[in-house]
Amino acid sequence: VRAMQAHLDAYAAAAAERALEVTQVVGAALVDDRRRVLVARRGSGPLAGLWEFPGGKVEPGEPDLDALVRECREELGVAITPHAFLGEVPLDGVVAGGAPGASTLRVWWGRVTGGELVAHEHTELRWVVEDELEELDWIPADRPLLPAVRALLTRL
Ligand code: DCM
Repeated sequence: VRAMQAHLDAYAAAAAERALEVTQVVGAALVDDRRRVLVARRGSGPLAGLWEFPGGKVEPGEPDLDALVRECREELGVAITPHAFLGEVPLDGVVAGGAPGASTLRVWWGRVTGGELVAHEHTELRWVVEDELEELDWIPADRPLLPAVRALLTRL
C-alpha cells in the first residue's frame, strides 16, 4: 500500500506541475512572392495527418521569435525572417500539455530567407494559395488563424 501511495503521490505531483506549466507555442505563416503560404502536414502523434503552420514549443526563457526561427531551422532546414505578428489562439490543454487555456499558439508571418526547404519532421510541405487554405484538414488550433492569413495573402 505504501508503494502504491508513493506512486500516486508522484503522479499527483507531476500532474500538478503540468497544470501550472504554461507551454507557449509559436507558428510561422511563411509566404512567397507568388502569394502562397507554406503549410506542413504532421507525421506523428495524435494530430498526425493534419496540416499546420510550422512551429513548436517555446523553451523556458526563450523569446518567442527566437523559438520561431529555431523551430523553422529544425523542422524545415531554412532561415526565416519574421515580419509581423498575425494572431493568437488559445490552445486546449491536451494539445500543449498544460492546463486548458494556459497556453496559446502565437503566429507571425514571415519569409524564407535562406536554405532549401526539407521536411525534417513533417510528412509533406506544400505552398498553397488563398483559395486552397480552408479545404485543408487543419489541426484545430490553427484554423482560427486562416482569415488573418487569407487577408495577408491578398494584400501582399
Ligand atoms: N501546435 C499547434 N499549431 C502549430 C504547431 C504546433 O497547435 N502550428 C501544437 C501541437 C503540439 C504542440 O503545439 O501539441 C507542440 O508542437 P510540436 O509537437 O510541433 O513541438
